[in-house]
Amino acid sequence: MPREHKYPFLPYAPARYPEPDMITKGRDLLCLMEKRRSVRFFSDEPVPRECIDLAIRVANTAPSGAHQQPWKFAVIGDAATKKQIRLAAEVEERENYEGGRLTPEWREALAHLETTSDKGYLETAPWLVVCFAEKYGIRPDGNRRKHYYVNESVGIACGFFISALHTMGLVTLTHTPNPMSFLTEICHRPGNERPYILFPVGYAAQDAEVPDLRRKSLAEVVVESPGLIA
Ligand code: IYR
Repeated sequence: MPREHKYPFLPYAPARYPEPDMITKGRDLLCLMEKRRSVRFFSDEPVPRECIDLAIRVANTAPSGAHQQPWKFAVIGDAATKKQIRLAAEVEERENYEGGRLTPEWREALAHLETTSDKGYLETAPWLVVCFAEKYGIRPDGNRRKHYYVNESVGIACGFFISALHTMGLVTLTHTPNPMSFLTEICHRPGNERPYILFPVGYAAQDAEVPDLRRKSLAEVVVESPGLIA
């Protein structure tokens, strides 16, 4: 029985694979994603702009509330703007680290990452990409259009973006200098957009290091339904 629609719909037949191939594909992706790390040591080697555009195009395929795609990606590659962003981020981070804005509990949670208020990577990385979340849209007549599930939507898009970069052999850091309203001014973004994540993007430095972290096991993150009852 064909369904009746008020709006246009299309048939959709996503690829299906034999079970062994499903497992192989899942394992291959897991193997790739297990090697992803957040990086704070970047090479200044140039990265083709096309890689950035491809990662943003991947992000733009993310599901979003009511398909409103409430995101914007500001791409910064010039030294002067990167410096401006670094200096502004460091002003805020000095307040956090040296000015006592980080609570003792927060400080303790971060200790093993050895982060400081020095954000040199914001100048070293060839690209900075700032994801902005559109709190609401603007209708052609200038009125506001409510957006739904903005945080969920933009978070998923950023996850896609990070995965795309990793797939291309690039690294990034999910950087959220706090507060980051300075990015609105520096990137000349309108008031309906809120800075969401600042991503330095590039190749890892040859001598890059990352904290020796372990990820939770499957058993630690999965709850089976009988477990909910017990
Ligand atoms: N925004 C600060 C502090 C910081 C917060 C978290 I949560 C981290 O995972 C890492 C750092 C900074 O970027 O230094």
